Amino acid sequence: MKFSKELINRLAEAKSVSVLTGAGVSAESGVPTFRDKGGIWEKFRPEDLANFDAFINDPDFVWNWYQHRREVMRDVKPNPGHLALAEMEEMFPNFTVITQNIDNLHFRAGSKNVTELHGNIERSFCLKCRTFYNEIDVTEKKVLRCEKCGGLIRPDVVWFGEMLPEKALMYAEECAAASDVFFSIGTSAEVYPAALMPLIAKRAGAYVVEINTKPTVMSADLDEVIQGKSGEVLSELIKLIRANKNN
Ligand code: BJW
Ligand code: ZN
Repeated sequence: MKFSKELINRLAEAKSVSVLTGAGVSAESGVPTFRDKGGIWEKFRPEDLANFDAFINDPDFVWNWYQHRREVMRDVKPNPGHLALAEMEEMFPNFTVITQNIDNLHFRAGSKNVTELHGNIERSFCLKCRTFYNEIDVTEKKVLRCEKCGGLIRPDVVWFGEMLPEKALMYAEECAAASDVFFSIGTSAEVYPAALMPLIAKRAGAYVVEINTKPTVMSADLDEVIQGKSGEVLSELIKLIRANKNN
């Protein structure tokens, strides 16, 4: 696999590296992506499921979709891409994973500095009194009701039209702007404001690299595009970083 000299030199000098990850990073673990063939959105339109009105109109239906995904996500393991990113955290003074994924796989791979822009499927909360629930029985087909107030319990994820968690978004923006090298990995870069992160990094002078199996709407605006599966590309990249650090 070929990495440019520019990327190798930039990484050798880099103090701050950030990555934006999307569903493609978990694809090799067996978590379906959203917008690829065979992805979740092929069967259901996103606006039919990942929004507040859909949940209020048919809570059991939307709840069941999340129950199915909870089951998938619970049983999968981090792949070499997640593991390489966890190792990279040890190799740069500042290293941040900014993720759109809700599957917890970065934490399970050992990454510590992870900021979750779209929430986490392992958390749920009561719409009425905001009590959090972390242990959900994945076999429960009817939407759960709060033990304290009877309110509807929803997953702690960000739906279309909802604000992203303010602190996570601010931190992500700061990290993007402070990056020497920024990677956009396994994301179609179609959903905002997450898709702004590579652009913020670029505007602030970072070297911005995309790793994806296909070109995206953003490819042309970035410094380097590496086509391939993130697990494979990142495994090669970490070998190179290791070798350079040992020299
Ligand atoms: C591989 C691979 C391998 C495969 N290796 N690669 C018009 C313009 C701009 C913005 C808007 C607009 N109209 C509305 C908006 C705002 C809207 C938005 O962005 N819409 C766009 C679709 C146009 N955004 C929002 O509403 C956000 N909130 C917001 O803006 O608040 C302010 C506001 C409030 C009120 C009104 C207006 C503004 C919230 C967005 C929340 C997104 N939520 C979801 C669901 C999360 C919970 C859940 O999982 O159920 O987040 S949607 C879904 O998309 C999920 C993902 O995190 C997100 C991004 O998807 P991702 O990760 O990029 O996946 P894919 O499938 O798209 O791409 C996978 C990629 O991997 C592909 O490129 C493959 O090629 C690649 N790949 N295998 C490497 N092995
Ligand atoms: Zn409650």
